[in-house]
Amino acid sequence: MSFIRTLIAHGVGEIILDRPQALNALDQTMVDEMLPILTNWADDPPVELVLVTSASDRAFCAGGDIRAIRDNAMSGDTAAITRYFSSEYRLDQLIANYPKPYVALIDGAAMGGGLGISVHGEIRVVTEKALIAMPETAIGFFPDIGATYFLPRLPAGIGMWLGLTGARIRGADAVTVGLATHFVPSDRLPAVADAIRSGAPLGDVLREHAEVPPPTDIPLSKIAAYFDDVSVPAIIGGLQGANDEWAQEQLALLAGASPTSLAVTARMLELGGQSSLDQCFDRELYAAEHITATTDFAEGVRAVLVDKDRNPGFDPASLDDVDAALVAKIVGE
Ligand code: QUE
Repeated sequence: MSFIRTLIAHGVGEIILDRPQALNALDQTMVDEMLPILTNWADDPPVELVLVTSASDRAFCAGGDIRAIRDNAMSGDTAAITRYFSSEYRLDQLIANYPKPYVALIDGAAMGGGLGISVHGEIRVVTEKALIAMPETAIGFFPDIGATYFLPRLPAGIGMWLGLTGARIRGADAVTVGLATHFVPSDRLPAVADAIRSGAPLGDVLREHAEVPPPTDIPLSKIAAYFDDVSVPAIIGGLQGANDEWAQEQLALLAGASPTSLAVTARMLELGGQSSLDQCFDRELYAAEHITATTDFAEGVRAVLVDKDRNPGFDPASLDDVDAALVAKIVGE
């Protein structure tokens, strides 16, 4: 049973993500299939363009196979964890350096690992149904898949805001902040897909169908005011000092996150802002191996994905009690 389907026609190599019961979450077998397919297509003249689509009408890709990683962490199978993240990040790096146009059509959830197989590509088309997020701090993990490279390069504070709070943004807002490149209304996305599949020039297809995204309702100036910082205590202090409903909502999101994950995320984004993409992936692999060994990771995945009680007992429960030595160890300092 494979969760990846492929087609080649009219110069287009298409990968269809088809694991709808798990919102196309990327498991080891999907990564293991996508890597050689994309590697071969890079040098295969009949493929002039790669198109990645989803067979699910709810999700492009909800993330990685976090449940399996938790099982491996709890049984001590660190080799399986290293294998998973190193192959997933290799796939993301291949996409980042892809020698041909790589086009992702995002008409539903694209989170975590789902952004890894889309954001690094040249063209990311989103609709009003796209829901974009890096929600890892809620599960005791951190924004990986190259996010420590691309988040710090978004407009002021946006990357730290997305990475710390796990805020979900809509397709139009993803274009506004630069995570997506083109906005197409959902009811026209099938026409876009069919035009690309028929070999029509990509530029013509996008010119015909892409629209200026509807105006954003994310508060860019507040995000710049509160989140353009690398210190979680300073960010929280600023939000607490604001007499503002939006600031209270952000504090509630941060209160649901693992305090250790918040500290790790802030430091990883700070370091990533000064690092190459390759350096970011190397650092992320090291951090992924270490953070998955923490009790917060097992507990966060339990609360969000296994028992779904959404009531994790993170330890420590307060940012004040985060172990700086543990953060440094996870980050590799
Ligand atoms: C953080 C994550 C993930 C998440 C939730 C988080 C993630 C992931 C999934 C997910 C969602 C639905 C599924 C599934 C997985 O949720 O990576 O199999 O059906 O894959 O807060 O990083």
